Amino acid sequence: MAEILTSKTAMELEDKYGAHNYHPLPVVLSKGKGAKVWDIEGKEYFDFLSAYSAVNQGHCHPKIIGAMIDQAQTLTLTSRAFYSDALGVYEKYIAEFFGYDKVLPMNTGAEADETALKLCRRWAYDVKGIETNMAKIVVCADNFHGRTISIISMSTDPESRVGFGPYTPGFVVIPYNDLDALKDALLDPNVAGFLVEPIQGEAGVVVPDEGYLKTAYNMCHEKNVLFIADEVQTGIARTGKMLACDHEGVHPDILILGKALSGGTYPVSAVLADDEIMLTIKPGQHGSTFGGNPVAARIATAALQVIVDENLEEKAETLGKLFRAEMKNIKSDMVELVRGKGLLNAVVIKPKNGKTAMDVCIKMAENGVLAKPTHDHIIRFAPPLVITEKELMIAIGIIRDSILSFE
Ligand code: IF1
Repeated sequence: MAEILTSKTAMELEDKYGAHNYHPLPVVLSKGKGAKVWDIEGKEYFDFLSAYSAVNQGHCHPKIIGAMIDQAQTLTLTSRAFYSDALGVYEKYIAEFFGYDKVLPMNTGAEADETALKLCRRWAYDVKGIETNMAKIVVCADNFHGRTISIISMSTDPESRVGFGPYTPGFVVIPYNDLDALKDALLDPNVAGFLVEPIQGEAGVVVPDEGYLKTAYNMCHEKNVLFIADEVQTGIARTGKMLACDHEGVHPDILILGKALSGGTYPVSAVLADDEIMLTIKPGQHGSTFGGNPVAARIATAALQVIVDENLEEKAETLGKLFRAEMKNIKSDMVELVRGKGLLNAVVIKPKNGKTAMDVCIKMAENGVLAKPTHDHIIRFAPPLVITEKELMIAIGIIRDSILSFE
């Protein structure tokens, strides 16, 4: 008889047999539907992390799961040694959906960021004419683009970076939301690209000044430098527009997508660019076993269609405004600052009587809302975009009561 798993035994198994590369909240989830998840004992929670904005369409969305099951029962993986009847159809769909000549399909966000770095370098040598191995890519302090060696070589976060050297060269770090610093960096003729998150998620939902993205984009184009947007976390309607760049009418030269591109059902990422950039990578120079597999192709198509069919951009915009207004109304000096765009928001918590953001998160979990602090004092709130207004108001009440419980 298989042992009945409890939250306690499930956590013990992970602790004993799993790498300790995470420190999760003591919650063991076993079911998800829409904006809700349930733990092993059946306790219900509103999910206000959405797997870091991968579950925008809600947990186990029937249309996405349906596409997944249908393809999984037909053909799961061909490798790119052959064509498939799913990939080209998907490539046309997503390229036209976002307005680019082509897409390079990958699996994780980090792989997509790595792909963007490689495309930028190849474009630097083959098109811009920078001397081989001299290309530089400008990035922002407090960035988060993934966990691979080259990506953490760009990182300024000791947690991500320290102890994993030696580091990949060719990156120039400037402060985020600082156009003067970007102007100076662009004086170097070897700069080929500027890689930026339209909103810095992991840094604590740091929203740049209005116009920052557009001005940065224009500055890059004046210097024949590629503007590369990492929309892995901010994309797919999370900030109230299909892309966070859409708030400023910026069309990135290279667009990086992941997470909610699959609705959180499967690792699917993508890099989109026009031919001048995309065709600098020739057959055999890049790829991955699962990149562009038929299941991913069908899932991503369904996941994007759900965003359109259910008008999730506008929902995120409207409900996000409501959420921020309600958070600002909480009568507690623990609420130091509320910021965000659409349904990507954060509350900066001022410790009170020794209680911190983590204590608030633990109290919220007890009361039925799941969220996790980032950088100690910031709580990110990112529910699935399918949350109803009624559900949102219930969750806001729980968040409010949890914070006020420390008064
Ligand atoms: C973890 C953070 C968020 C991302 C952006 C690329 C990637 C991510 C803007 C890489 C991934 C995830 C990674 C996950 C937790 C989460 C995270 F806390 F790590 F930093 F969201 F803020 N670009 N972010 O946010 O995509 O390879 O993971 O598919 O590593 O713990 P990935």
